[in-house]
Amino acid sequence: MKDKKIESIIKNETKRQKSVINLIPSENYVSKDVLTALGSILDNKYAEGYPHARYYGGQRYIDELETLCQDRALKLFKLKKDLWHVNVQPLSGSPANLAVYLALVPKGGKVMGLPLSSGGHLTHGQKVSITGKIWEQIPIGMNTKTELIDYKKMKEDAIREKPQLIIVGFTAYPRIVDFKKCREVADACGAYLMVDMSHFAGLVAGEAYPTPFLYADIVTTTTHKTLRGPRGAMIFSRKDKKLGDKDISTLIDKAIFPGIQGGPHMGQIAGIAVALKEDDSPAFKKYAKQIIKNAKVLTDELSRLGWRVVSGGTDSHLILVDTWMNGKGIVGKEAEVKLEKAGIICNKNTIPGETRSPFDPSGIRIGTPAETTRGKKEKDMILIARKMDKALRGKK
Ligand code: DSN
Repeated sequence: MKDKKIESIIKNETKRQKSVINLIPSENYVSKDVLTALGSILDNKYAEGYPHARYYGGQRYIDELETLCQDRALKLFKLKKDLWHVNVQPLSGSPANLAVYLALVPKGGKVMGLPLSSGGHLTHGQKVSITGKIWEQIPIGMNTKTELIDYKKMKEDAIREKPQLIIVGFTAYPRIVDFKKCREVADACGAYLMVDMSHFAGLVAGEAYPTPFLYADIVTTTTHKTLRGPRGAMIFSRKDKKLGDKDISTLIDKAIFPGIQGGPHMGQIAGIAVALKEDDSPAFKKYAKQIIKNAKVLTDELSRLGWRVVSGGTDSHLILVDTWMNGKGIVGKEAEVKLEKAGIICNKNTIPGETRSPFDPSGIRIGTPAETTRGKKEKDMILIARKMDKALRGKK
């Protein structure tokens, strides 16, 4: 590289990434092929529009690429082409979710979602996000004892508040979401059911977590977490669902382009296509199952060492640890710093029923996708838990 400054930053970050234990559940390590596609000459091309309906010439190979990416996405999740449409252009998860709301919920309408403090994402209607400014969030209730979604309360609240759309999914909820129950809630109040599977899409692809496609009208996902692709997102929508006399798929496509985005990033779409093919393999299924095995062992060992795990465990790739334990332990911020000093990267996080501030919360969020990509198994998780315990307690 001629630009030595940037080259050196990349080298340093490469060294950092290699030298730490990465427990951030939303990060992963992509293959060389994904990076090759991402950093290719495809980035030179403008392609506003969709395959065979573009605003610029020279789209022969670009159309082939985008169509192939769509086909691979549908195949990976075993979706029939006549029933499901997929848009692979969202630049990331937040614009993907925003586009769905813009397409389906009138300004000032109601969206039911999991609050941040219960593990929801900013774009599930939090006040600080544009999604909470344009639309009103009706919070999905949690049972404070079990620290699980309270589906009975969710249904009562939905029937009373009548949200137009219900979004389920999480950034910090370690358990299985009961999509069937969520469908019942959506039917009871006449809402669309949208699942944001960003965190667990790779687990769904690997048949290690229930599929939301049996029940959802719309499914969004980022492509860079458990799916192990480049940064990006996809929106799946059912072709038979309507808003008035319009197909929701068409409305969502229009909300992405020209609604909120311009030209798609074609290198990114090529990288997604490469990852989707990699994910469609027995090796990836094994990987997805190992992620969960590792998370369970990590949870068990941390609990054994005296740390309180939110909801008592995990069914997924992520774990919430209540490091504060009502004053008996240390706050999440301090835990994050102490762990980083020991070479373990995670993030501080709120816990359900949080009594502290989101800037200085009670816990940390950890997860196993990145370390599982690096080949770590159950025995390594025990060692990681012990290393964490020592660092958190300030032992050498
Ligand atoms: N930042 C992502 C996460 O860590 O869950 C969500 O956008």
